[in-house]
Amino acid sequence: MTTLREYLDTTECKDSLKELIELIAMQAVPIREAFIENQSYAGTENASGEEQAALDVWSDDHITKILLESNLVREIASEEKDDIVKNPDAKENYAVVMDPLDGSSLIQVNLCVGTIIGIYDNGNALSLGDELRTAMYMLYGPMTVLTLTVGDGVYIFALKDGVYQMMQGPVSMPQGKIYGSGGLRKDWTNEHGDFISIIEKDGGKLRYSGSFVADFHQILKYGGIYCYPATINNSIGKLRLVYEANPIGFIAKQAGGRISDGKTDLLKKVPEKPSEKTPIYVGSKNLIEQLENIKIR
Ligand code: AHM
Ligand code: MG
Repeated sequence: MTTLREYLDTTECKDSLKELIELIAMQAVPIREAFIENQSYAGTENASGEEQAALDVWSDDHITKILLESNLVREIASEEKDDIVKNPDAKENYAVVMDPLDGSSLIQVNLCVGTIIGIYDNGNALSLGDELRTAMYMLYGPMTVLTLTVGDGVYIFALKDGVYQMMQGPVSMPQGKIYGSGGLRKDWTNEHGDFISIIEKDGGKLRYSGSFVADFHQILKYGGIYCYPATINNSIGKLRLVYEANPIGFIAKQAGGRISDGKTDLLKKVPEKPSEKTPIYVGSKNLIEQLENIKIR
């Protein structure tokens, strides 16, 4: 079995990047431990005006503190914070973007949630998705799993006795038939509805848990598409470009898949603000190409 450290040593990552990746990946342990104690709501709202679970806030504070203590990171942009946290004295030039706890509304029913991370090495958290140096997520399901790319394929590790062991990689996202879409069907645009009908007629199999990171993980392995579209009342969708779309899209691309807003590649969209929202379609390349031909939006 190859450990995470052994794998990282085969890559061209700088030692400081290896250190940062391992440091973040190991935060899965305290985050999982905090699940039992922090199930209530915090009574506060995040930058997008959504109610924050206590665990959202705890995970955000925890990872931010660990990153600042490491002194490796110049900027931290989090879904749970209005402003980018800056550390101009950092000894390295990394910028971390994160959704500290994606799918957190599912914690109280014990469904799968995760932590989404993107790392830039240019010190700028508002960079293009395509400029990410590393993207990764930790998934808290029956196993604690790390999905990682350092720009040279996607690798999946499982945490066993405190050590991440490689389970699979390089991962190639197949053409598949799993699909899931956010938004109420009555609010879908005609174009989005038409696209979903095409998938359904083609034997599509619905799988949608309400946790982006978990729903994506399934698509990474089996192929298909995850959608959170623009709707007739809401042209910007629900998910965020910087914290969710870009890291997950970068992983999808590294596995041979794609991410789009329905028209174009999201990894080429310059973020205008940290909490920017965007419609998201991510999954197998053939489905994204089919979608862009319908010209959604
Ligand atoms: P979160 O980052 O606050 O958890 O919100 C994003 C979540 C995604 O994980 C998930 O795909 C989506 O919201 C589910 O939304 P809905 O309940 O509208 O389907
Ligand atoms: Mg999220």
